[in-house]
Amino acid sequence: MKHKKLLAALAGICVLAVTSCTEKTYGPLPTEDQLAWADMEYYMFCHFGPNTFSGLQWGLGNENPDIFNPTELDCEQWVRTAKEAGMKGIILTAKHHDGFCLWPSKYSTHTVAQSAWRDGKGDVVKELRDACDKYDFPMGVYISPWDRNHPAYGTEEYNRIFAGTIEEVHKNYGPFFEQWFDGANGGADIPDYDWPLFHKAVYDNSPHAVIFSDVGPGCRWIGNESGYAGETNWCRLDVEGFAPGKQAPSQEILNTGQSDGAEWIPGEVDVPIRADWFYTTTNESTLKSLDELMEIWFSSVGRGSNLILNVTPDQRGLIPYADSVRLMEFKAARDAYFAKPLASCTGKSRKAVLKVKEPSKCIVLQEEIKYGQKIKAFTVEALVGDNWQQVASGTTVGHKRMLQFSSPVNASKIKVTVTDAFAKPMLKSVTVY
Ligand code: FUL
Repeated sequence: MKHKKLLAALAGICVLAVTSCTEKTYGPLPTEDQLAWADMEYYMFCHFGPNTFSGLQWGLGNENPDIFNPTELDCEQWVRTAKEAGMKGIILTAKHHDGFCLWPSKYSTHTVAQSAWRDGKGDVVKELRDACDKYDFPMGVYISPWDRNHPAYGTEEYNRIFAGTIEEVHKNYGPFFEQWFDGANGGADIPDYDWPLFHKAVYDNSPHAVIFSDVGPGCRWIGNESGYAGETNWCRLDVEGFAPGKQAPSQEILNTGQSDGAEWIPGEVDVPIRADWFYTTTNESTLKSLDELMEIWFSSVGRGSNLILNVTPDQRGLIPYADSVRLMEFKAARDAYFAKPLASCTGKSRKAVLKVKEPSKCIVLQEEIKYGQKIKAFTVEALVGDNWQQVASGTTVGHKRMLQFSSPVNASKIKVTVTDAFAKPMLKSVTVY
């Protein structure tokens, strides 16, 4: 035992020594949890609740709980669909703005327990937890602070009720990889939310959760719901004096982050696969096309953000056939596009030169973000015959930067040069397709 402890201590010292003599860090750094979260890249959002049955997108909170009545709920189908779509997790709207809780909460009288669905014994959050456990799939949760049903909403007491609600969900169904806090409140004055109390309720029960909101602290809203991060996208943001909702930084700032921001708060792109967040009987025609989804892929994950793509379980409680077909088409298209790396290298600083033998269409860069985000500008050149020609250029890299060439590049070599950086840059990988 002693021996083991000594070895562990020595290993710790070695790690420290290695860290101190590798790349100099710059600015705020991601936590281990934020690094693991960045690697997830793509996960499912599920908006499900009374709105699924009423056709509303923002339920008023006075809906009869009996309206919630999925006839064939199967959370395993959601999880299998997400997995087969190449997603790395799933986040459920456990409580949306209408206040209806998809689990039998003791903090509310507007829950599945008050509905006739399964005689008040149903619990969607538990079913999804069980399905995620069965398929070993990370689960996250959306719990809306804005509550159009709760009688205490807007009072000081609501802060404690809401913290209790968060605790209840995380304790009984967690731990979760992400907690989603929506900034929306329908334009009304936002009460004085006790964010530190809410965060504590999350971390006490899901210590590795990344908390999403307009201002983090784990990850930030990207400033639009159309599927794109800024071409320049910093993982840094100043949040001092800001809060989710009306007091958030401008949407432009959220879209690009801030080069000199004080905190590490990377962007997350949230976008619905249909025009709406919740299923309606008529919104199937708004299902995004494969081309639109591919474009979203390049402008979200391809710009250093994570992508949370919303699907809408229907009134049966199943992901509709058309949506799941589209998700599979999207997966197949990405697999085909990235099937054949033509050349790649790892661990370069300012320059990487790769030999290629076939025409290329795209380059994917990754920065070693555990030391901070440093790259400010880079160029991509191609050796065509005896001439180097610039075929692409960009600003930030971050977790991942994908650049598609305007036409196939027939070159013998591709060169990436970091032309401007905070401190010594580190390209984790460069891959040409
Ligand atoms: C918005 C909400 O108001 C929408 O209903 C949806 O939940 C979306 C993800 O966030 O702010």
